[in-house]
Amino acid sequence: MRTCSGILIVSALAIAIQVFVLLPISPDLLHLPPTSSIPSNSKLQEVNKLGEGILKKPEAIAVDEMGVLYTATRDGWIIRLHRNGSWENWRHIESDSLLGITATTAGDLVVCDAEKGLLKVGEDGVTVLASHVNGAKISFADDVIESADGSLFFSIASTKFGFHNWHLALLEGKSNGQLLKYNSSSKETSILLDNLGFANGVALSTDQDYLIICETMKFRCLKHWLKEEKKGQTEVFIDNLPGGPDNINLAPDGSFWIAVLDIELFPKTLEFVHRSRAIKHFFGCFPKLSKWTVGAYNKAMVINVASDGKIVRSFDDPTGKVMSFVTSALEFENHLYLGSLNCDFIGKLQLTTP
Ligand SMILES: *[C@@H]1O[C@H](CO)[C@@H](O)[C@H](O)[C@H]1NC(C)=O
Ligand SMILES: *[C@@H]1O[C@H](CO)[C@@H](O)[C@H](O)[C@H]1NC(C)=O
Ligand SMILES: [Ca+2]
Repeated sequence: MRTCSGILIVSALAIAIQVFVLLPISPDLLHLPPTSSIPSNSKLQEVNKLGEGILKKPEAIAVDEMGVLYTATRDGWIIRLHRNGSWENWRHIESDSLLGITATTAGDLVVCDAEKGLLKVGEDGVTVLASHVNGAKISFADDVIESADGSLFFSIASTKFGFHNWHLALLEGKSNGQLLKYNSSSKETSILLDNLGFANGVALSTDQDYLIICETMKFRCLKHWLKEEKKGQTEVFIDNLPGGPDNINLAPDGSFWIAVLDIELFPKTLEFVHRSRAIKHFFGCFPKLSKWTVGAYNKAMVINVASDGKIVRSFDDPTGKVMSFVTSALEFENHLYLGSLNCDFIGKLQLTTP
């Protein structure tokens, strides 16, 4: 009996040490903002599946000036879709964490590698453009856009966690994301914004007078002015989104397409998890388990937001039957191309006027 309770005490102690001392996260109580709800239309269940089976979780999509479509997959391929409909495994990078990509005016592709930093991919191979900022290694580069002067604006989701522990960053609830700028003539990288709540998608406005940066954890997107009298100022572009915004892309009409993730723990129980430090510690110690602190795997939603910050239309898959964890929506030639971290294809949806 005595040995038995001894063992019990020792095991309880071991668990307590595991949970409270060796913890990978030091959680804040995350107060998720009030969310707006948008009626479901199941439109994302009507997509055509492009490249099914050959595209492993294509997170982001870009189209170059020739109309060639690019994506980066979990197995490290930059794969492109030619106008004649054929797919090409174009370049390979030793990485399973390729995220945002963009086509540059010089004809290269720039891709965010959540482990290596900002990479340029061209006919002559792969070069690292930025791996450090202010002496610190860049981890978790997430999305990138090029402006007309050759600058690359890119986001850092978290300065503490990497891509494979992205859910821990959300669980911890601390804002340590950044917006960085790479100057292509000086080749220097600087910090434009700090303390962002999981900085994610970045897009420039039509006139490039401002950029929009998504804060997944805050269910909102910020507008950061780049020109004229408001240069350097930041304001809220849209908040109280129905979930966490991921990638954002400018549409031809000057509006934006934003992919919105469902961030919920075991649906409905999220609230209690995020209100308790102890429970967060517990989940933080079991990364596999804490992956389910987000419901992104269960559904998909994209919204179209006008330049005045008003939602114009939205498409969703409320059950994840066809698409789930949709991370990006790119409009091109009257179609929407949808990337996802849970699908093995790109969804293609014909657009009609809203
Ligand atoms: C499609 O176009 C690409 C690029 O021009 C070319 O390399 C490829 O052979 C073409 N494929 C077919 C089936 O025509
Ligand atoms: C890039 O850096 C150079 C040298 O510091 C500076 O003169 C130039 O204005 C910068 N360009 C941009 C677009 O910020
Ligand atoms: Ca992203």
